[in-house]
Amino acid sequence: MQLTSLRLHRVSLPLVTPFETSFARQTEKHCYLVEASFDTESGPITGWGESVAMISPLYSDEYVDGGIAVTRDWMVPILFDVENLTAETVAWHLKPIIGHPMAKSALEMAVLEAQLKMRNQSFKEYVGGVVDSVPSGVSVGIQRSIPELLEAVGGYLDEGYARIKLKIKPGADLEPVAALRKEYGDDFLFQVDANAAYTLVDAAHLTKLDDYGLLLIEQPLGEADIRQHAELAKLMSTPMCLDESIVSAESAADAISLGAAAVINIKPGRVGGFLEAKRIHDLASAHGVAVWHGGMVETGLGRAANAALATLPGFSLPGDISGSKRFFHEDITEEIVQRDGAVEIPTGPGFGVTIDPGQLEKFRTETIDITR
Ligand code: OSB
Ligand code: MG
Repeated sequence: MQLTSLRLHRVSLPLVTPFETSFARQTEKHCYLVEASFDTESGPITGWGESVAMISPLYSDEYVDGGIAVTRDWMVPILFDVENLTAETVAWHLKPIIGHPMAKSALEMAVLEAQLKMRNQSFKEYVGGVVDSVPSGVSVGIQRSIPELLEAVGGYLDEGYARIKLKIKPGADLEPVAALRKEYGDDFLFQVDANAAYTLVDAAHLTKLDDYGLLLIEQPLGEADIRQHAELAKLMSTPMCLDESIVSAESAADAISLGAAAVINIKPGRVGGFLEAKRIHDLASAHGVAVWHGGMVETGLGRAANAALATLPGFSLPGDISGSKRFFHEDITEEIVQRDGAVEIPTGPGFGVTIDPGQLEKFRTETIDITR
Protein backbone atom coordinates (compact mmCIF):
# COMPACT_ATOMS: atom_id res chain seq x y z
CA MET A 1 0.00 0.00 0.00
CA GLN A 2 1.17 3.50 -0.82
CA LEU A 3 -0.36 6.45 1.01
CA THR A 4 -1.48 8.97 -1.63
CA SER A 5 -3.32 11.65 0.35
CA LEU A 6 -4.66 12.20 3.81
CA ARG A 7 -7.52 14.31 5.11
CA LEU A 8 -8.13 15.27 8.73
CA HIS A 9 -11.70 16.02 9.82
CA ARG A 10 -12.11 18.02 12.99
CA VAL A 11 -15.48 17.16 14.55
CA SER A 12 -17.46 18.31 17.51
CA LEU A 13 -20.35 16.26 18.92
CA PRO A 14 -22.61 17.53 21.72
CA LEU A 15 -22.70 15.24 24.78
CA VAL A 16 -26.00 13.96 26.17
CA THR A 17 -24.93 15.19 29.63
CA PRO A 18 -21.79 17.00 30.79
CA PHE A 19 -18.97 14.59 31.69
CA GLU A 20 -16.90 15.71 34.68
CA THR A 21 -13.62 14.18 35.77
CA SER A 22 -11.07 15.37 38.33
CA PHE A 23 -9.38 17.34 35.55
CA ALA A 24 -12.16 18.77 33.33
CA ARG A 25 -15.87 19.22 32.73
CA GLN A 26 -16.72 18.29 29.14
CA THR A 27 -19.94 19.27 27.37
CA GLU A 28 -18.82 18.44 23.83
CA LYS A 29 -16.69 15.73 22.29
CA HIS A 30 -13.95 17.32 20.17
CA CYS A 31 -11.62 15.17 18.11
CA TYR A 32 -10.26 14.64 14.65
CA LEU A 33 -10.70 11.73 12.29
CA VAL A 34 -8.10 10.56 9.80
CA GLU A 35 -9.21 9.63 6.30
CA ALA A 36 -6.24 8.06 4.52
CA SER A 37 -6.24 7.18 0.81
CA PHE A 38 -4.02 4.44 -0.58
CA ASP A 39 -3.02 2.92 -3.88
CA THR A 40 -3.06 -0.84 -3.39
CA GLU A 41 -2.80 -3.98 -5.52
CA SER A 42 -6.62 -4.08 -5.39
CA GLY A 43 -6.97 -0.44 -6.46
CA PRO A 44 -7.63 2.68 -4.38
CA ILE A 45 -8.73 2.09 -0.77
CA THR A 46 -9.60 4.47 2.05
CA GLY A 47 -9.04 3.81 5.75
CA TRP A 48 -10.38 5.74 8.75
CA GLY A 49 -8.84 6.41 12.13
CA GLU A 50 -9.81 8.43 15.20
CA SER A 51 -7.59 10.39 17.54
CA VAL A 52 -8.57 10.18 21.21
CA ALA A 53 -6.66 13.37 22.10
CA MET A 54 -8.88 15.76 24.04
CA ILE A 55 -9.39 19.47 23.34
CA SER A 56 -7.04 20.49 26.18
CA PRO A 57 -3.83 18.86 27.49
CA LEU A 58 -5.28 17.86 30.87
CA TYR A 59 -5.56 14.05 30.67
CA SER A 60 -2.16 13.74 29.01
CA ASP A 61 0.10 16.20 27.21
CA GLU A 62 -1.68 15.66 23.89
CA TYR A 63 -4.55 17.80 22.59
CA VAL A 64 -6.47 18.16 19.35
CA ASP A 65 -4.58 21.14 17.86
CA GLY A 66 -1.21 19.62 18.73
CA GLY A 67 -2.21 16.28 17.23
CA ILE A 68 -3.30 17.89 13.98
CA ALA A 69 -0.05 19.90 13.75
CA VAL A 70 2.32 17.01 14.44
CA THR A 71 0.37 14.73 12.10
CA ARG A 72 0.36 17.23 9.23
CA ASP A 73 3.88 18.63 9.65
CA TRP A 74 5.87 15.63 10.88
CA MET A 75 4.16 12.27 10.65
CA VAL A 76 2.35 12.22 7.32
CA PRO A 77 5.46 13.41 5.37
CA ILE A 78 7.30 10.34 6.74
CA LEU A 79 4.48 7.98 5.70
CA PHE A 80 4.23 9.54 2.20
CA ASP A 81 7.81 8.35 1.60
CA VAL A 82 7.07 4.71 2.43
CA GLU A 83 6.45 2.58 -0.67
CA ASN A 84 5.10 -0.49 1.06
CA LEU A 85 3.19 0.79 4.07
CA THR A 86 1.59 -1.78 6.38
CA ALA A 87 -0.24 -1.39 9.69
CA GLU A 88 2.49 -3.45 11.36
CA THR A 89 5.22 -0.96 10.37
CA VAL A 90 3.49 2.40 11.02
CA ALA A 91 4.78 2.61 14.61
CA TRP A 92 8.30 1.75 13.44
CA HIS A 93 8.27 4.44 10.74
CA LEU A 94 7.01 7.02 13.25
CA LYS A 95 9.42 6.01 16.02
CA PRO A 96 11.82 8.94 15.40
CA ILE A 97 9.01 11.32 16.42
CA ILE A 98 9.08 11.49 20.21
CA GLY A 99 5.80 11.06 22.06
CA HIS A 100 2.37 11.88 20.55
CA PRO A 101 1.02 8.34 20.94
CA MET A 102 -2.58 9.39 20.24
CA ALA A 103 -1.62 11.02 16.94
CA LYS A 104 0.40 7.92 16.01
CA SER A 105 -2.44 5.62 16.99
CA ALA A 106 -4.95 7.46 14.78
CA LEU A 107 -2.65 7.04 11.78
CA GLU A 108 -1.99 3.37 12.49
CA MET A 109 -5.74 2.85 12.81
CA ALA A 110 -6.38 4.36 9.36
CA VAL A 111 -3.68 2.22 7.76
CA LEU A 112 -4.99 -0.86 9.55
CA GLU A 113 -8.56 -0.19 8.46
CA ALA A 114 -7.53 0.11 4.82
CA GLN A 115 -5.40 -3.03 5.03
CA LEU A 116 -8.23 -5.03 6.60
CA LYS A 117 -10.70 -3.81 3.97
CA MET A 118 -8.24 -4.83 1.26
CA ARG A 119 -8.12 -8.35 2.74
CA ASN A 120 -11.85 -8.36 3.53
CA GLN A 121 -11.04 -9.16 7.16
CA SER A 122 -12.54 -7.86 10.40
CA PHE A 123 -10.30 -6.39 13.08
CA LYS A 124 -11.55 -9.00 15.54
CA GLU A 125 -10.46 -11.79 13.22
CA TYR A 126 -7.09 -10.09 12.57
CA VAL A 127 -6.32 -9.65 16.25
CA GLY A 128 -7.49 -13.12 17.29
CA GLY A 129 -10.59 -12.25 19.30
CA VAL A 130 -12.49 -15.14 20.86
CA VAL A 131 -16.00 -13.82 21.61
CA ASP A 132 -18.82 -12.12 19.68
CA SER A 133 -19.76 -9.58 22.33
CA VAL A 134 -18.05 -7.94 25.30
CA PRO A 135 -19.39 -6.88 28.72
CA SER A 136 -20.31 -3.22 28.75
CA GLY A 137 -19.40 -0.94 31.63
CA VAL A 138 -20.16 2.75 32.02
CA SER A 139 -17.99 5.57 33.29
CA VAL A 140 -20.00 7.99 35.41
CA GLY A 141 -18.80 11.55 35.82
CA ILE A 142 -18.61 13.52 39.07
CA GLN A 143 -22.14 14.73 39.81
CA ARG A 144 -23.34 18.00 41.34
CA SER A 145 -25.18 16.29 44.22
CA ILE A 146 -25.77 12.87 45.78
CA PRO A 147 -29.43 12.69 44.58
CA GLU A 148 -28.27 13.41 41.01
CA LEU A 149 -25.59 10.71 41.34
CA LEU A 150 -28.10 8.13 42.58
CA GLU A 151 -30.44 8.96 39.72
CA ALA A 152 -27.71 8.76 37.08
CA VAL A 153 -26.33 5.43 38.32
CA GLY A 154 -29.84 4.01 38.86
CA GLY A 155 -30.57 4.79 35.23
CA TYR A 156 -27.46 2.96 34.00
CA LEU A 157 -28.19 -0.05 36.21
CA ASP A 158 -31.74 -0.14 34.82
CA GLU A 159 -30.32 -0.03 31.29
CA GLY A 160 -28.39 -3.16 32.18
CA TYR A 161 -24.81 -1.91 32.36
CA ALA A 162 -22.55 -4.65 33.68
CA ARG A 163 -20.32 -2.39 35.77
CA ILE A 164 -20.27 1.13 37.17
CA LYS A 165 -17.13 3.23 37.26
CA LEU A 166 -17.37 6.44 39.23
CA LYS A 167 -15.04 9.38 38.74
CA ILE A 168 -13.68 10.66 42.05
CA LYS A 169 -11.52 13.56 43.25
CA PRO A 170 -10.50 14.95 46.65
CA GLY A 171 -13.71 16.13 48.27
CA ALA A 172 -15.89 13.88 46.10
CA ASP A 173 -14.84 10.34 46.95
CA LEU A 174 -15.95 8.53 50.15
CA GLU A 175 -19.38 10.14 50.37
CA PRO A 176 -20.58 9.34 46.82
CA VAL A 177 -19.10 5.81 47.00
CA ALA A 178 -20.85 5.13 50.32
CA ALA A 179 -24.13 6.58 48.99
CA LEU A 180 -24.08 4.28 45.97
CA ARG A 181 -23.38 1.17 48.04
CA LYS A 182 -26.13 2.16 50.48
CA GLU A 183 -28.70 2.73 47.71
CA TYR A 184 -27.86 -0.12 45.31
CA GLY A 185 -26.25 -2.71 47.59
CA ASP A 186 -23.01 -4.61 47.64
CA ASP A 187 -23.57 -6.82 44.60
CA PHE A 188 -23.18 -4.54 41.58
CA LEU A 189 -19.68 -4.33 40.05
CA PHE A 190 -18.27 -0.99 41.12
CA GLN A 191 -14.90 0.74 40.66
CA VAL A 192 -13.53 4.29 40.90
CA ASP A 193 -11.21 6.43 38.78
CA ALA A 194 -9.30 9.40 40.21
CA ASN A 195 -7.43 10.49 37.06
CA ALA A 196 -4.27 11.22 39.04
CA ALA A 197 -5.95 13.60 41.50
CA TYR A 198 -4.22 12.39 44.71
CA THR A 199 -0.71 12.09 46.13
CA LEU A 200 0.83 9.50 48.40
CA VAL A 201 0.15 11.92 51.29
CA ASP A 202 -3.54 10.97 50.85
CA ALA A 203 -2.81 7.26 51.46
CA ALA A 204 -4.57 7.07 54.85
CA HIS A 205 -7.66 8.70 53.35
CA LEU A 206 -7.68 6.45 50.27
CA THR A 207 -7.47 3.27 52.36
CA LYS A 208 -10.98 4.12 53.65
CA LEU A 209 -12.24 3.17 50.19
CA ASP A 210 -11.29 -0.43 51.09
CA ASP A 211 -14.56 -0.71 53.04
CA TYR A 212 -16.74 -0.61 49.91
CA GLY A 213 -15.85 -3.78 48.01
CA LEU A 214 -14.56 -1.97 44.94
CA LEU A 215 -13.27 -3.98 41.98
CA LEU A 216 -10.32 -1.62 41.71
CA ILE A 217 -9.10 1.94 42.07
CA GLU A 218 -7.86 3.49 38.83
CA GLN A 219 -4.90 5.88 38.69
CA PRO A 220 -5.11 7.59 42.08
CA LEU A 221 -1.62 9.13 41.73
CA GLY A 222 0.35 10.96 39.05
CA GLU A 223 1.25 9.61 35.64
CA ALA A 224 4.96 9.42 36.48
CA ASP A 225 4.43 7.92 39.94
CA ILE A 226 4.65 4.20 39.19
CA ARG A 227 6.78 3.51 42.26
CA GLN A 228 4.43 5.50 44.47
CA HIS A 229 1.48 3.49 43.13
CA ALA A 230 3.39 0.38 44.23
CA GLU A 231 3.73 1.89 47.74
CA LEU A 232 0.03 2.73 47.84
CA ALA A 233 -0.89 -0.74 46.58
CA LYS A 234 0.85 -2.21 49.66
CA LEU A 235 -1.36 -0.10 51.93
CA MET A 236 -4.71 -0.76 50.22
CA SER A 237 -6.70 -3.95 49.80
CA THR A 238 -8.57 -2.49 46.79
CA PRO A 239 -6.70 -3.70 43.67
CA MET A 240 -4.53 -1.03 42.02
CA CYS A 241 -5.26 -0.28 38.35
CA LEU A 242 -3.18 2.04 36.17
CA ASP A 243 -4.42 4.13 33.24
CA GLU A 244 -2.36 7.31 32.61
CA SER A 245 0.92 5.70 33.81
CA ILE A 246 0.84 2.95 31.18
CA VAL A 247 2.18 4.62 28.05
CA SER A 248 3.91 1.64 26.40
CA ALA A 249 4.59 -2.08 26.82
CA GLU A 250 7.81 -1.08 28.63
CA SER A 251 5.98 0.98 31.24
CA ALA A 252 3.47 -1.87 31.65
CA ALA A 253 6.39 -4.23 32.31
CA ASP A 254 7.82 -1.79 34.88
CA ALA A 255 4.46 -1.37 36.62
CA ILE A 256 3.89 -5.12 36.80
CA SER A 257 7.35 -5.91 38.12
CA LEU A 258 7.19 -3.12 40.71
CA GLY A 259 3.80 -4.32 41.98
CA ALA A 260 2.12 -1.06 40.96
CA ALA A 261 -0.60 -2.65 38.83
CA ALA A 262 -2.78 -5.63 39.70
CA VAL A 263 -4.97 -4.50 36.82
CA ILE A 264 -4.28 -2.47 33.67
CA ASN A 265 -6.66 -0.22 31.75
CA ILE A 266 -5.74 -0.64 28.08
CA LYS A 267 -6.32 2.32 25.76
CA PRO A 268 -4.75 2.04 22.31
CA GLY A 269 -4.48 5.81 21.85
CA ARG A 270 -2.54 6.23 25.09
CA VAL A 271 0.08 3.65 24.08
CA GLY A 272 0.58 4.60 20.41
CA GLY A 273 -1.78 2.18 18.72
CA PHE A 274 -3.81 -1.00 18.67
CA LEU A 275 -0.78 -3.20 18.03
CA GLU A 276 1.09 -1.90 21.10
CA ALA A 277 -2.16 -2.29 23.05
CA LYS A 278 -2.28 -5.96 22.04
CA ARG A 279 1.32 -6.40 23.21
CA ILE A 280 0.34 -5.01 26.62
CA HIS A 281 -2.61 -7.41 26.72
CA ASP A 282 -0.26 -10.31 25.96
CA LEU A 283 2.34 -9.19 28.51
CA ALA A 284 -0.28 -8.73 31.24
CA SER A 285 -1.85 -12.12 30.49
CA ALA A 286 1.55 -13.79 30.78
CA HIS A 287 1.94 -12.20 34.24
CA GLY A 288 -1.56 -12.99 35.45
CA VAL A 289 -2.47 -9.31 35.46
CA ALA A 290 -6.10 -8.58 34.54
CA VAL A 291 -6.81 -6.04 31.81
CA TRP A 292 -9.92 -4.21 30.67
CA HIS A 293 -10.53 -1.87 27.78
CA GLY A 294 -10.72 1.81 28.62
CA GLY A 295 -12.48 4.52 26.68
CA MET A 296 -11.94 8.15 25.72
CA VAL A 297 -15.53 9.04 24.83
CA GLU A 298 -14.93 7.77 21.29
CA THR A 299 -17.29 8.13 18.36
CA GLY A 300 -18.74 4.94 16.88
CA LEU A 301 -15.52 4.40 14.93
CA GLY A 302 -13.18 4.23 17.91
CA ARG A 303 -15.84 2.52 20.02
CA ALA A 304 -16.19 -0.32 17.46
CA ALA A 305 -12.41 -0.76 17.30
CA ASN A 306 -12.12 -0.82 21.10
CA ALA A 307 -14.89 -3.41 21.39
CA ALA A 308 -13.18 -5.64 18.83
CA LEU A 309 -9.82 -5.51 20.65
CA ALA A 310 -11.63 -6.33 23.91
CA THR A 311 -12.60 -9.74 22.47
CA LEU A 312 -9.08 -11.00 23.28
CA PRO A 313 -9.13 -13.54 26.11
CA GLY A 314 -7.14 -11.46 28.64
CA PHE A 315 -9.85 -8.79 28.84
CA SER A 316 -11.40 -10.40 31.90
CA LEU A 317 -13.15 -7.35 33.36
CA PRO A 318 -15.94 -5.23 31.79
CA GLY A 319 -14.54 -2.23 29.92
CA ASP A 320 -15.54 1.39 29.42
CA ILE A 321 -17.29 0.23 26.27
CA SER A 322 -20.74 1.68 26.58
CA GLY A 323 -23.42 2.13 23.95
CA SER A 324 -23.18 5.26 21.74
CA LYS A 325 -26.28 6.65 23.49
CA ARG A 326 -24.45 6.96 26.80
CA PHE A 327 -22.60 9.96 25.34
CA PHE A 328 -24.28 11.02 22.08
CA HIS A 329 -27.81 11.60 20.79
CA GLU A 330 -26.40 11.16 17.30
CA ASP A 331 -23.15 9.55 16.21
CA ILE A 332 -21.19 9.68 12.96
CA THR A 333 -21.44 5.90 12.42
CA GLU A 334 -24.21 3.40 13.00
CA GLU A 335 -25.09 3.19 16.70
CA ILE A 336 -23.14 0.87 19.01
CA VAL A 337 -25.84 -0.73 21.13
CA GLN A 338 -25.57 -1.85 24.75
CA ARG A 339 -28.06 -4.63 25.50
CA ASP A 340 -28.24 -6.90 28.55
CA GLY A 341 -24.90 -5.55 29.74
CA ALA A 342 -23.03 -6.31 26.54
CA VAL A 343 -21.99 -4.76 23.25
CA GLU A 344 -21.94 -6.87 20.09
CA ILE A 345 -18.89 -6.70 17.88
CA PRO A 346 -19.55 -5.46 14.34
CA THR A 347 -18.63 -8.25 11.94
CA GLY A 348 -17.86 -6.41 8.69
CA PRO A 349 -14.38 -5.81 7.27
CA GLY A 350 -12.14 -3.34 9.07
CA PHE A 351 -13.79 -2.04 12.22
CA GLY A 352 -17.19 -3.01 10.83
CA VAL A 353 -18.72 0.46 10.98
CA THR A 354 -19.09 3.14 8.32
CA ILE A 355 -18.71 6.89 8.63
CA ASP A 356 -22.04 8.38 7.56
CA PRO A 357 -21.17 11.24 5.14
CA GLY A 358 -24.23 13.29 6.15
CA GLN A 359 -23.47 12.95 9.85
CA LEU A 360 -19.83 13.79 9.28
CA GLU A 361 -20.88 16.91 7.36
CA LYS A 362 -23.22 17.85 10.20
CA PHE A 363 -20.62 17.62 12.98
CA ARG A 364 -17.45 18.58 11.10
CA THR A 365 -15.93 21.94 11.96
CA GLU A 366 -12.81 21.85 9.75
CA THR A 367 -11.17 19.79 7.02
CA ILE A 368 -7.40 19.71 6.54
CA ASP A 369 -6.02 18.20 3.33
CA ILE A 370 -2.48 16.89 3.28
CA THR A 371 -0.98 16.03 -0.09
CA ARG A 372 2.40 14.73 -1.17
O1 OSB B 1 -9.73 8.12 32.67
O2 OSB B 1 -10.77 6.58 31.71
C1 OSB B 1 -10.52 7.77 31.82
C2 OSB B 1 -12.70 9.79 29.45
C3 OSB B 1 -11.80 10.74 29.01
C4 OSB B 1 -10.52 10.73 29.52
C5 OSB B 1 -10.15 9.78 30.45
C6 OSB B 1 -11.04 8.81 30.88
C7 OSB B 1 -12.36 8.85 30.39
C8 OSB B 1 -13.40 7.96 30.83
C9 OSB B 1 -14.55 7.71 29.86
O3 OSB B 1 -13.46 7.46 31.93
C10 OSB B 1 -14.54 6.34 29.34
C11 OSB B 1 -15.51 6.13 28.22
O4 OSB B 1 -15.20 6.45 27.06
O5 OSB B 1 -16.58 5.59 28.48
MG1 MG C 1 -8.99 6.46 33.70
